[in-house]
Amino acid sequence: MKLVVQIPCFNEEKTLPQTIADIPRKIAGIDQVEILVVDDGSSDATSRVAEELGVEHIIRHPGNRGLAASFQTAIDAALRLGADIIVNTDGDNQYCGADIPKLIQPILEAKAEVVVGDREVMKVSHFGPGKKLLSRIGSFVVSTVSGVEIPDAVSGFRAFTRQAALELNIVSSFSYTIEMLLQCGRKNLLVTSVPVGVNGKLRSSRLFRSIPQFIFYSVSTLLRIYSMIRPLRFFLFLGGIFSLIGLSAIIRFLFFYLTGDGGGHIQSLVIGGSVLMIGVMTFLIGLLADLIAFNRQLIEGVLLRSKNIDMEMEKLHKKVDQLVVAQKDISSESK
Ligand SMILES: Nc1nc2c(ncn2[C@@H]2O[C@H](COP(=O)(O)OP(=O)(O)O)[C@@H](O)[C@H]2O)c(=O)[nH]1
Ligand SMILES: [Mg+2]
Repeated sequence: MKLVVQIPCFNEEKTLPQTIADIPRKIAGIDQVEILVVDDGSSDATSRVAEELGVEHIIRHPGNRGLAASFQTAIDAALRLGADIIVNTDGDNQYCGADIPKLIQPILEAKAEVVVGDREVMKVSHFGPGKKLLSRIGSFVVSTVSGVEIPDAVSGFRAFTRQAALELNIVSSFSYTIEMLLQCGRKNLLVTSVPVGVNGKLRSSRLFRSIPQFIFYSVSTLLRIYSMIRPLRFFLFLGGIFSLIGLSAIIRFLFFYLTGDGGGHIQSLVIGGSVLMIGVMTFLIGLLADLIAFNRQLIEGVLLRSKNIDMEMEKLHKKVDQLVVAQKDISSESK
């Protein structure tokens, strides 16, 4: 059983040493623990520090592509490395590396395919009341929308099986946390949560400069990804609201018309008719989006197969290379 701990990093030269030092190298039930750092175009010495710390695998993005892209790069690489279980953690040492065995336990016991580390935000002393409240509301909304019960939806400390990693395709450009949970819900992956420790604050989040920015990005991700994976529900709901408003204005007109005062309420009819049309158009957009979503499912199926084929090919290439070397050895010995 091979575990790959992946760390997407953007300018983490100061905190990476502690993060790496805290990752246990021997874990019960795991034969091999390897660390993978994705340096997201850092302008500091992140890659060199990682090298000096003996990190087994380092991938460097030529420029800064953002956390979601770094996360996907890391997953693809971890799969190529033959990981059976993948753990994602942050390079700012926010999460207690010592809790990795706890995090992967439900996977080892075959009780989960994805495990999210719950920071138990209400207990963290350096989180302010605003952040605590926001985290609660946000996690409640994400749990309700995704259908996956998770107390800490934006935690980046996560473990997942090889199969779950193969099935997830992150397309968000900002962060992967919310999208991943929505996809897990859509794909019926078995998700659970375990309490994990949080280290003292080393630095502020660089991903979000302020709470309004965090809310804006989270809500827009939620809406975009939800409309992508559940288009019919999303647009039926939206269209339903427009249709109801339109219909009530039309009914208002009809009421006055039938009671003999129709002439004065023609505006209700015009506005009602227009809004109802918007409602109907939204339904139709929903149907189109649903067709596109079917295509996405087919494409994801093809992607899954091609990822598997890719990896099998890579294994074959390695075997052929080994055979060629062995052949050369034999022929030079026999000379
Ligand atoms: N801020 C930022 N973090 C990135 C980026 N690419 C990868 N990361 C990593 O994403 C993780 C989370 O970032 P952080 O600023 O700590 O955000 P937080 O999760 O809100 O605390 C860290 O390990 C970063 O090094 C990027 O483009 N910007
Ligand atoms: Mg952080």
